[in-house]
Order: sequence, then C-alpha cells, then structure tokens
Amino acid sequence: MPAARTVLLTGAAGGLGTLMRGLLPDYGYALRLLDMVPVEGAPDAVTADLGDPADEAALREAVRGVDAIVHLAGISLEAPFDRILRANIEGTYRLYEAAREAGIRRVVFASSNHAVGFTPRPRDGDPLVPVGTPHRPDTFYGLSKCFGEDLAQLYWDRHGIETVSVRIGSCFPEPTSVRMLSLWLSPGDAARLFHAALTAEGVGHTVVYGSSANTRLWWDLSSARALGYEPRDDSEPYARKLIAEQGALDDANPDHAGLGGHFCTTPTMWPH
Ligand code: NAI
Ligand code: 15L
Repeated sequence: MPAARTVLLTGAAGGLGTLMRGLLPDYGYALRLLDMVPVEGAPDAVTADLGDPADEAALREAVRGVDAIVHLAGISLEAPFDRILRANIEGTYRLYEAAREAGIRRVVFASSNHAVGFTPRPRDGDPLVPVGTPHRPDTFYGLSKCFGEDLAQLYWDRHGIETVSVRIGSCFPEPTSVRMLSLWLSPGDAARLFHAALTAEGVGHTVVYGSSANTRLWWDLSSARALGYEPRDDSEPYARKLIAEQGALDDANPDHAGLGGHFCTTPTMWPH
C-alpha cells in the first residue's frame, strides 16, 4: 500500500468514475473529483468542461497540488466529430497543458479498444493481439483515443510527463455480450490496473490493454503485467448464459469481425 497520494479523477460522475470513486480510496488515494456535470454526493467536486477555454481557471485549480491524474473524462461512445473534437481532443490537450504547468509527473489515460477497433479479432489458434499493433480506429471516438495516446507520447518525450495509456476493453460490473467475454475488465481489476499504472516506476509512455484474465482473451496483457498488474477475475462464469441468449460470435457477421465489434459498422457522424 503506497502512502496516501492525491489523485485528480476526471470523469468522476461517469460509470467508470463512479466505480473508481468507490474502489481507489482502498489503495490509499485521496481523490479530487472533476466532471462537467455535478458528481452526486460530492459537493466538493470541481465542475468544469475540459473542452471549454472559459473553464481554464477551474482546471488549473483542480490540478494544483495533485500527485497524479486518472483521466476518464470525455465522450465515451461515437458522436459527431465536432463534439469529439472539443471534449476528447481539445479537452485532453487542455488537461495535459494544465498538468505541464502544474508540474504533474504521472497521468493514467483511459484509451480504448476502439483505438485499434478494426484489428481483426483473433480466431482459434491465432496469437493474441500485441500492444504494438498499429492504430486502426473504428470511429471518430476511437480516433480521439489514438490522439490521446500520441499526445501522451509527445508530453513524455518533450516534457517528461509519464503516462500509462490503458486501452480499456469493456469495464462494467458484469459482461453483457458475448464479445465482452473477451474484453471484460471487472471493476476490481480496473482498480488494480489503475493502481499499478499509478505506482510502477519509470513507465515513460506505456500502452497497455485493460481487461481481466479472461479465458477468451483477445489481446496480450504482458505490458500491463509488467507494471505489476495481477488480474483476478475472468468472464468465463458468464459465458454459458450469454452464449445461450445471444449465440456464439459469427465469422460472417461484420459486427463480430474486429476488436471494436459493432463500433466498426456504426455510421460515423460528420459534422454534427
Ligand atoms: P461515461 O460516459 O459514463 O463517463 C464519462 C464522464 O466524462 C461523464 O461523467 C461526462 O460528464 C464526463 N465528461 C464528458 N466530457 C467532458 C468534458 N468535456 N469535461 C469534463 N467532463 C466530461 O464513460 P465511462 O464508461 O465512465 O468511461 C470513462 C472513460 O473510459 C471514457 O474516457 C471512455 O472513453 C473510457 N473507456 C471506457 C470503457 C468502458 O468500458 N467503460 C471502455 C474503453 C474506454
Ligand atoms: C468503449 O470505449 C466505451 O466507452 C464503452 O462504453 C464500451 O462501449 C466499450 O468501449 C466496449 O467496446 O465495449
């Protein structure tokens, strides 16, 4: 257990933010919360829109004195490009700028499987997808996560801010689709992974996949394990029920072809 450290949690009102508000304090972290909407039960949370220059002063104040940032805020599904641009691309840039000015040394960035969503899912006997696989975003949303990863690399090379970019699979209390049997990250494992990402030494900019130790895993967790992440959960107990309800993955179905699932066939929305 590390000494208590203050961590800014952006996106604190969202699904994952709410789960992490419950779990990260057990690792000794004192959380400062930020979201563009009020965070229920947390009157001290900072309400600021990362994409809005008018909220810059609030953002500066939010990052002041924290030891690290867990950056979850943003649009979490496909959306019109101009909305993605503001929240995810400009918002992440503004956060890194505030971090640089405040001298913060460590960020954990919530990237996504959708940064590599068009990567074919491994079939029986295929090797796991390596972390070095090229970006293949499946949506403007996925593209914004590619940008976030590259921004993290830039701020490491230029300014020495370390980041662990976690390409999260599907982090929900339970897997709810057959695809999620491969990508599921249990909330408990998410907290273990974020803790490892906050405490590992010398990460520079490291990209990891974020999922539990699923029997049907599609991707290689070795860079996450190298940080000290030891997943404890496996989606397999949910497999029989989900497959009975939804059927097995179908090689002929384009929604089942890539890591990104149905995001690969979701119409992109341009410009709004
Ligand atoms: P969510 O949509 O439930 O929560 C996102 C939060 O960010 C919301 O509370 C929203 O108000 C806030 N937000 C959006 N734009 C903002 C802005 N401009 N300024 C400040 N706050 C803003 O999403 P969820 O599921 O909690 O995901 C959290 C992060 O993890 C997102 O970045 C998402 O892309 C990423 N992720 C999540 C996965 C999952 O399975 N839950 C999978 C892969 C990535
Ligand atoms: C994501 O990136 C989304 O934020 C989340 O809501 C899920 O759709 C997840 O990917 C997924 O692919 O299941």
